[in-house]
Amino acid sequence: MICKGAVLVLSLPRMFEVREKPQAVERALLVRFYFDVCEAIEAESLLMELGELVKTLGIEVVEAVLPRCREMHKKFLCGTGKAAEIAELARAHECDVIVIDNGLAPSQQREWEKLADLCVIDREEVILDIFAKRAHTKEARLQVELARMQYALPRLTRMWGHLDREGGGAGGQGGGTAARGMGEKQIEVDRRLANMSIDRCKRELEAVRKQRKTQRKEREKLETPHAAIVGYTNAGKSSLLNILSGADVMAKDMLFATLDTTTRRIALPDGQPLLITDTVGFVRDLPHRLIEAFKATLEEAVLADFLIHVLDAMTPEIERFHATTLEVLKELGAEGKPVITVLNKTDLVTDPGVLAGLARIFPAAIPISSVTGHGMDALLNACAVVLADRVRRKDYRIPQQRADLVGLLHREAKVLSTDYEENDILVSAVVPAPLAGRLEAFVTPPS
Ligand SMILES: Nc1nc2c(ncn2[C@@H]2O[C@H](COP(=O)(O)OP(=O)(O)OP(=O)(O)O)[C@@H](O)[C@H]2O)c(=O)[nH]1
Ligand SMILES: [Mg+2]
Repeated sequence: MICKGAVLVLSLPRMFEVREKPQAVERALLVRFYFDVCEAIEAESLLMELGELVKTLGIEVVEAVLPRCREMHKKFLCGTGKAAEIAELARAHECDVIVIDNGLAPSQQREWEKLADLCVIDREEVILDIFAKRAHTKEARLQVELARMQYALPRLTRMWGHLDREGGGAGGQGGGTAARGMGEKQIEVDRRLANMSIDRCKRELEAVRKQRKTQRKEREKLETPHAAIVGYTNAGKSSLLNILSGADVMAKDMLFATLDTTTRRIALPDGQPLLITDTVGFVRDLPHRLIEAFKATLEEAVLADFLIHVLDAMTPEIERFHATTLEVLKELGAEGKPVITVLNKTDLVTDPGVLAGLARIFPAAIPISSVTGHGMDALLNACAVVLADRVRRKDYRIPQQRADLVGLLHREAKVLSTDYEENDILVSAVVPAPLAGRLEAFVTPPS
């Protein structure tokens, strides 16, 4: 985790590495400022979520405070008096870090650290750290690295401020001209290094993405329909993919368990194959930088034929989470796609009134459980219905003795051409998806 002392001694390349968990558990004070009474409930829920995010990093939450400010101040976000109180509280609790849920500008972060003499971070930095710890594939690592470097670039002064301050002694006051020069020089060097690393990262990502594009083209050639599972983090997306396909994607009660996409092939009840992709979960205030960085991964959702939106039936904030997912999808340009909404974790709902209430809010949603398997048939049927309208161009090689299938194609599809070979009939046709599923065995592989 980001600990002031640790960051200060790191040279630039190391700064972006995933830091090892410290020996002693770090202690955090969490803060969320809100400015209007009507924001209070949302602010409280965001603060609780921040607590979960911080715990995900193995940091102990000592206290969480929710101060209301009359107006937004430039220096600390809140007024100077309130900031001083918070800093004092953090010191009294012997905290290592203050986590402020509201986004902090680089200058505000510096002011806070000067005031509290502690590491002060915001929600974005917490999420970036979680992503950094979870990224396993090359693409995910590069994406996180890029986002972290872009986040750190305007904050480099924060890292080397100690060189400027050292001359002035304890408390960070004063500082001689020589010492200030050292800090500034170091920042210049770092800035150049960081910009070089950002360029390198972008180049490497481009190469990885080219490969992904080629794989996608291969998939498109096969013309198998494709669904993406989307939703708020921890809703049960990976669990759903696992139960549908027998995949073994890590499904854990933690935020952002999944950062890499996994695609599996399943068969719908009508025999038609379907590719299903598990995706990164969303969260409120997901840093825009991360959405940008993960666009390639999240593109799976944009390019899918339809989406399966997983909602956790147990969360009291289901409507907010639903709205957040729709917002992120819109930002990605995936709105307007057919969506099947599922209410997951219904095995945990003991009060039938709750389900009835949810059914009123989400009338088209299918209740499921990715643990017991309840509702999977209904979900698969719904997938088949979504695909039923779709038509695809297919090329078949049908043995002469199955001429009945050619008749079927003439009746139920639009036949474009028919060629007779010694033993086979070659047919090109535009075929509705369910029929395509039945004739899959006769498709000629793409040349
Ligand atoms: N009881 C119950 N638990 C579930 C169900 N679906 C998922 N879970 C649990 O919920 C937690 C989160 O599940 P995941 O499948 O990892 O959720 P996810 O949406 O992939 O989460 P991220 O990858 O973090 O975005 C895990 O502990 C699962 O075991 C369900 O239907 N019933
Ligand atoms: Mg997952």
